[in-house]
Amino acid sequence: MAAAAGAISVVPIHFSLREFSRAAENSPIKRIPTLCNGCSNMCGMYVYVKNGRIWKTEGHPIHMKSRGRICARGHGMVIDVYNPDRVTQPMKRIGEMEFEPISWEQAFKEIGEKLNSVIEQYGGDSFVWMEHGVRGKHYADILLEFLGSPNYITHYATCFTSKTNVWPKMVGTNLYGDHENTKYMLFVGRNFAGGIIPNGMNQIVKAKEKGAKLVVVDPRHCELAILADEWIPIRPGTDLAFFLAIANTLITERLYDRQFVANYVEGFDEFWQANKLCTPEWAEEITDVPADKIRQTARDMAKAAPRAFLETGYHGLNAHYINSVQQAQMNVVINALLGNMFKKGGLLPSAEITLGSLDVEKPPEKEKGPRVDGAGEAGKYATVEAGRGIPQLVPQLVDEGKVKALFIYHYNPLRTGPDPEYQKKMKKADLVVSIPIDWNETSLYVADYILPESYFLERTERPLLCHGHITHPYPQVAWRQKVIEPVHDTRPLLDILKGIAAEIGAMEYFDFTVEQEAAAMIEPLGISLDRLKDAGCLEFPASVEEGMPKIRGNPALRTPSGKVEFSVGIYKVNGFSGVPRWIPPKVNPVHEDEFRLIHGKQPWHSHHVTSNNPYLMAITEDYNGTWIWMNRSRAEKLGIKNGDLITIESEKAKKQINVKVTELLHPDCVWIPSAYGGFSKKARTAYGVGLNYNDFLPAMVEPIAGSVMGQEVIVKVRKGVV
Ligand SMILES: Nc1nc2c(c(=O)[nH]1)N[C@H]1C(S)=C(S)[C@@H](COP(=O)(O)OP(=O)(O)OC[C@H]3O[C@@H](n4cnc5c(=O)[nH]c(N)nc54)[C@H](O)[C@@H]3O)O[C@H]1N2
Ligand SMILES: Nc1nc2c(c(=O)[nH]1)N[C@H]1C(S)=C(S)[C@@H](COP(=O)(O)OP(=O)(O)OC[C@H]3O[C@@H](n4cnc5c(=O)[nH]c(N)nc54)[C@H](O)[C@@H]3O)O[C@H]1N2
Ligand code: SF4
Ligand SMILES: [Mo]
Repeated sequence: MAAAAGAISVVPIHFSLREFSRAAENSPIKRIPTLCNGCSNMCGMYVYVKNGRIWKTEGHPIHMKSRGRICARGHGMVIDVYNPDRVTQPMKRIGEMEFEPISWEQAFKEIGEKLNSVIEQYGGDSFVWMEHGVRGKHYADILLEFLGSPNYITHYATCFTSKTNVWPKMVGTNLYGDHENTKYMLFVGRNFAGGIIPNGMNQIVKAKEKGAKLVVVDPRHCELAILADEWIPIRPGTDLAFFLAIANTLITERLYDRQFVANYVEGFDEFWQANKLCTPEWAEEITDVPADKIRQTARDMAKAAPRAFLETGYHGLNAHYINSVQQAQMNVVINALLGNMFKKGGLLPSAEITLGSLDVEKPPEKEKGPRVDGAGEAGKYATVEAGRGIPQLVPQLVDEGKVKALFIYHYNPLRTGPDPEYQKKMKKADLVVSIPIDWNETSLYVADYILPESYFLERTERPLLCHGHITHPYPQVAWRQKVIEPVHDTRPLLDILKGIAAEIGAMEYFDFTVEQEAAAMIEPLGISLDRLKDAGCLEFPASVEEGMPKIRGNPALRTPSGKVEFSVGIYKVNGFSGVPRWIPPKVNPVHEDEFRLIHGKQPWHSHHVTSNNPYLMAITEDYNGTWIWMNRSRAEKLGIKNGDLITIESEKAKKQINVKVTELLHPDCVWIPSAYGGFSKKARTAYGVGLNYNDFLPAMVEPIAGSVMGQEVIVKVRKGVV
């Protein structure tokens, strides 16, 4: 439907439909390699173009994340370039929900003037750049430096900040499961088949075909559990106790790799002294997992070690609880006890390669004040990574008058951050600029100006080094290239920033093109830009080997002791210990009608951004995809049947949704898919469909890594509309 409507604009109006279809049939097809933007995997893809329009897409055969396959979202999302709900040109707010289209020139001029006046009046520190992360940072850094602001903030507090805080401190690097060569995989709160990595699933299937065992620990029978040898439905929020008891078994039964611990672990005794009493029987009470099952799991893993690992995790546990940092620490401890680090079939680092960079004029360094969110600042949130920041504090900081100008790029905190009503406080800033692709909630409710970026198929970006989340010994470089000309009056980020820079006197620092950057980046690799352009993704000789890395010839890690550190000194603040110790969840269900609200990805949706895609939402309709899951025994007690409408309520919201009654969920919780609850009237397909867990969640800050603690919320459930 959308395809036909768009097609008419590229052929003369007097064409009949039959003439058009004949012309389309005869026109040549071009195949262009690029990168999907459906989620942070940024899989390599080929896009086919016919008559100047997107024809179809498929996975890039080389790219390590896709290896020939892309997921439903990748297929569905290419068509959003023709979605009628895109922002088609710059917009200026003229009323509560009203905008008027303006020219780019007018937008740049007015934004430049306001920005200048805010900086003059309140200083550089009052400016904040918020974004999803990675793609805009390089350019945002130039603007921040020019304005004298330290305030670069990402979405990561809602995703994985516990893991990324812990691993560099304890291991000096990130490591990833070598799925293909392993004998035993323990997945806890990580669902490769729902929070998808296409090639990750290939690797798991290959491992299983070779006889590897897969155990999934998840309160819900997630999609990955379908492939698992065992599903362990743990009580949500108690994984830390499960991990402590696994470690306890490995140590008391002398099953751990004593040589690895003696050579490469620091702080073992401190850990053991603190956790001696965390037996499987102790953990059974807390986790609802039988002590024998915990013992057996530890023994099976030890037997397969070092070709065994605890998957290093992602969103599922790392942003959800008051004890998320300690559970991330335990992930390191268990893998170290298995002695699997830097070993085949265990954990390996990602392949690396050194890219060049374009030599451009940099703004003179300005003295900057402390970060407005306190991340990385002594006394406030000293242990939070400053490079990630604490986005959920921004609305409060605006309210307090500490943030006056705010740029929000590729980010929709009103939908993906806690408590949308609280997020709306951002509107009070003197200048709010949103740079999205569509009419997302943040743009509609809080932006003064909306500057639409071209869709990912309409722009060329800096090349990327591919790595992370799955091991692949060969480093790769991949390039997002423009596939079609922009359908609307939109621009890529670099051009948007050039327009603003020209108004504030910073043009000389943006005086380059993406192609110049690309050429400089690949220069050390000895390949031409044309070769990368043709291939889209290139692979280089292997850079990952087994064995501990070496520093000055000796095996050592990039940590203070050169070893895996079981105790993190800088965590010893505010009553925390350096080694992980049991901390119960912040809130717990008590009464018969109370449940922990938990959530997760659905395979055919990305966060929320795909919920305005008619094709992907058709899948939702076919499968009752918006329904909340509830355990059958609890439902029966409340008189609730499959398909009933129920009311769920927290201190923040009270809303209704239909229920899926199932045995495949732990009784303590209800599980809600995370893609729904759109409230932007201008995103018409998503509007009003399903519920968003963030509506029920108060804004909180986990004190060590700064996460939002996305599942520290209890809801009351009642049958019907109450
Ligand atoms: N389809 C799809 N794929 C995606 C994305 C997407 O939006 N959609 N986003 C990408 C991104 S940014 C991310 S971060 C990853 C996320 O990938 P994952 O972290 O795998 O995804 P989640 O669904 O958030 O969480 C995984 C599982 O944790 C379970 N879980 C919830 N609470 C608990 C608990 O207390 N204990 C245990 N053991 N398990 C629990 C959930 O039931 C869920 O099945 O996916 C990436 N891929
Ligand atoms: N309700 C809900 N909240 C969540 C999650 C969830 O699944 N559901 N997941 C959590 C996780 S794991 C993560 S990683 C975060 C993600 O949080 P976000 O980064 O906010 O989510 P996204 O859906 O990736 O994209 C946000 C916005 O970016 C814009 N956008 C998309 N593509 C482009 C582009 O190419 N250019 C520009 N300029 N803008 C673009 C869209 O307008 C979209 O509204 O959310 C977290 N919070
Ligand atoms: S996993 Fe799917 S949505 Fe994410 S980048 Fe790959 S193809 Fe796109
Ligand atoms: Mo994420």
